[in-house]
Amino acid sequence: MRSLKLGLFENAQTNASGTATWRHPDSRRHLFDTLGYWQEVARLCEDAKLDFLFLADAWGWSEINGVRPPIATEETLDLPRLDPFVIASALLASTTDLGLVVTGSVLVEPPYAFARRLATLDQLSGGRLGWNVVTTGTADTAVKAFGMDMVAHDDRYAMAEDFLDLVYKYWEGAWEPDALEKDKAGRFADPAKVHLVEHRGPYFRSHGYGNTARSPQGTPVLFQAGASPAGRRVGGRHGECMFVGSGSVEQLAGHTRAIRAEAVNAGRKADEVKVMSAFSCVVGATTSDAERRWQRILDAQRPEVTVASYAMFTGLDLSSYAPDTPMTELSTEMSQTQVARFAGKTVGDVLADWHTHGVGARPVVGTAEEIADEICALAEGADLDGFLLSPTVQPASTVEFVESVLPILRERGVFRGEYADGESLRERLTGSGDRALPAGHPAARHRH
Ligand code: FMN
Repeated sequence: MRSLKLGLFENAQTNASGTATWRHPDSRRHLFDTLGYWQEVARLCEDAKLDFLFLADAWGWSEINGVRPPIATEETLDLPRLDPFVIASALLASTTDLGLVVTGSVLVEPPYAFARRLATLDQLSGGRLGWNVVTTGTADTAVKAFGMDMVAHDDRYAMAEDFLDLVYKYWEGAWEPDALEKDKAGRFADPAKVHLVEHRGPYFRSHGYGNTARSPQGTPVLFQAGASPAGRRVGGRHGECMFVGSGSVEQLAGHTRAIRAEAVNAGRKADEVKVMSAFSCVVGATTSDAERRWQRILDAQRPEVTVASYAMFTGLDLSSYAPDTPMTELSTEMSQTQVARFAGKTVGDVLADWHTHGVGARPVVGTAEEIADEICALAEGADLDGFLLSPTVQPASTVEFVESVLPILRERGVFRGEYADGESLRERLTGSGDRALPAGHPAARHRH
């Protein structure tokens, strides 16, 4: 079995992924707005030698028929948050090896400023940065805050293509890797290696010089999680690590096949794209102990949060449909995956069980051995390269995983023990031995 990549899912707010477990006695996520919380999480990841800490993000909030429901505030479902870029910036100072993956929206960010911000983080972290490219999960409300009109689902992916093309030009083409000479007896930089960028795309325009020189990785490692046909096409062309939501071995195997097929369609190798599944678990001394612990987590939530939570991801008000309405009758311009994944179920089914998993899937509940078995079975059966650990109660779930499941994975030889010295995030994740993107990637054509 191949060696697994492991990252930790985090979100700079009190809850994550459509669940609201913040009341659980072991949850300290209400301290998300303190630097100490983030330093503790980063230390936990780095001591465990995890590949990266992933910071999810959204700009929007939950609305039902144009109104933000009070429960969204009472249970702090969506707001308030902190800025993941600023958290990453604080954490790169207290870590040395941990990869930092930030979520950045192609819908609302101005690409020229965005290119500089990411290059700065990649530069200061010594090549430890990844970017989760998102078209924005909460697009319907985010656009209002930015004074924009809503952009339809597939058009947002067309925007992603244009945005990527523009930022690649700055990251890969504006300053050649050896442009800076920093020679006090000679010159600081070679003008022949600094290039003017011109971009006139369907959505974005730019004419200028790179505000930052080339950073260690040039383009940060590209993460993506689009699961619709348009999302997978963009991921197959550009993504280096693709996240998939969790599910059965068969469901995950189908996602992995589809993603690798899109990479091949785009002229890349099937294994050039690493596929990582979200993975959630509840560990117990025995299976029944784990089940009791999971029940306590579920009891910590108010089930009424479901309608607001589902609306946050899809814009759909499930309470306005008859419970026996098949989910296949619903459609959205927001996350289409959160409708498509419930084909075969009714609105009533989703209302009954959304609070057990939110946008994720039900956690694997069992002993550390059982959880390690499941991880290995999923990885082998679904051709996965790794997992994005999605804690149910933070940081307690991560501590439990690191202390009880990780040693078993190490014993079985499926997760490495140490970081390699001076390795960039790209080298670590792709095993390519090169901190730059490979020559066949669409970004590479902008190099001089
Ligand atoms: N969307 C966001 O807007 N912000 C995020 O931080 C974010 N993180 C994700 C993490 C994982 C593990 C997964 C599976 C998805 C995430 N998404 C996030 C959603 C995806 O970017 C994408 O919008 C979603 O899977 C729906 O895809 P589709 O619009 O192609 O159907």
